[in-house]
Amino acid sequence: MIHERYYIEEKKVKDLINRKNSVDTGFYNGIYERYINPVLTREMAPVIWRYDISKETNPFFQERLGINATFNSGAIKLGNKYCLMVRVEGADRKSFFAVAESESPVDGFRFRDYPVMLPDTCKDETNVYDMRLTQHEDGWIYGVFCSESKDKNNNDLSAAVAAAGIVRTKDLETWERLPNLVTLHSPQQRNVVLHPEFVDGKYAFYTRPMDDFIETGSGGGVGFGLCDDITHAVIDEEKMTSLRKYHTITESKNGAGAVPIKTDRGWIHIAHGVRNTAAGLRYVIYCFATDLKDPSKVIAEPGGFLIGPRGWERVGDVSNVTFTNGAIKDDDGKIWIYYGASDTRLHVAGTDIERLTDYVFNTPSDPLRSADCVKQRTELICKNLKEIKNA
Ligand code: M1P
Repeated sequence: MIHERYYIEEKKVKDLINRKNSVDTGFYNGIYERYINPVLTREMAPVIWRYDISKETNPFFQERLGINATFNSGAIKLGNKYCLMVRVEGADRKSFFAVAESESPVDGFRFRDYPVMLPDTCKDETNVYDMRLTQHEDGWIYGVFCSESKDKNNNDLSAAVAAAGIVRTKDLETWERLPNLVTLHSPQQRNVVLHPEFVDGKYAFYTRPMDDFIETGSGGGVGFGLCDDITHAVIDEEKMTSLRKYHTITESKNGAGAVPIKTDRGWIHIAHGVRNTAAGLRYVIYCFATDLKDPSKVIAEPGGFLIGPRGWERVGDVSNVTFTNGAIKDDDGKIWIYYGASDTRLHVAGTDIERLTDYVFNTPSDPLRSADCVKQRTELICKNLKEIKNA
């Protein structure tokens, strides 16, 4: 017999899913719109994932398997459905993947009944998260994610090793697991993204070389490497693309985010940058563009961040974090950027290809020194004052 409380909890979830989202009219920058509600929160996780709904076996209707967070999501549009590959974190700290889908890009996301059951081929793997979904020109949808294991060569209980796991599917239901990516010159990898097209007839990955699980160390930024065979993906040379730079939003680390978006002028990348502060690390989302023929070559990089944590986005399990690993470009040119806030919930920002291209190619780059930043701003003010005078 179903516990009567089930119906109350089920209605709460349904009401959240059916809640309409709207643009936050208090925010304006001409580049994108923010939406008021998150598209997913832990409260939207299905009741049947969390409770044993039987009155006989759960008379107090206690939550048996809690959900702590629903955040950083890969994203893809299949038919008329916006599909999110959500990082769901249980109360036990382990993350797993689950698909939530909607016919709207900004609300109505409902989780499928079952989480994704990846083939369990890596027995040492403890945690998986942050899958990027690439619709590749070879016909497969690839999922590249962080596969984390305990570092057996280090006595520190927290020492871990991050690698890039690879799976592929045609329908987000049935998954084939391929061997993890091997990068011959980088001990660890996180934030790896598969480029959607072949480059020189090879599979191309954006990488993030790291010396350590947390610190990128000598890893200078977002890398780029080619491999012949994705079923045994090995990258020898990693060229650098967007670099970490002193006293910028990427000083501590950066990483590729959404699968790059192809435009007439170049590939637009929506990535993340991290800097350290007295209050801890601050994660923001930034953009850069690479050459259409040579996607490792940066051709534009606006200064500063595109999306930084604001208001309640700043608060969560890992506060002061905005992070993206998924964006969808619609046929009409609209772009939906899904971003995790403070490792707790998932938000969306909306823009379009024209505005994003204008932002990426016409926003001045970071001059790297205060004196030059003042010059840059003074030129803008001077130009504007002339406009006002001549109006
Ligand atoms: O906790 C903030 C983010 O930390 C990691 O990103 P990075 O590898 O750049 O430090 C990721 O684990 C990400 O999931 C998380 O949001």
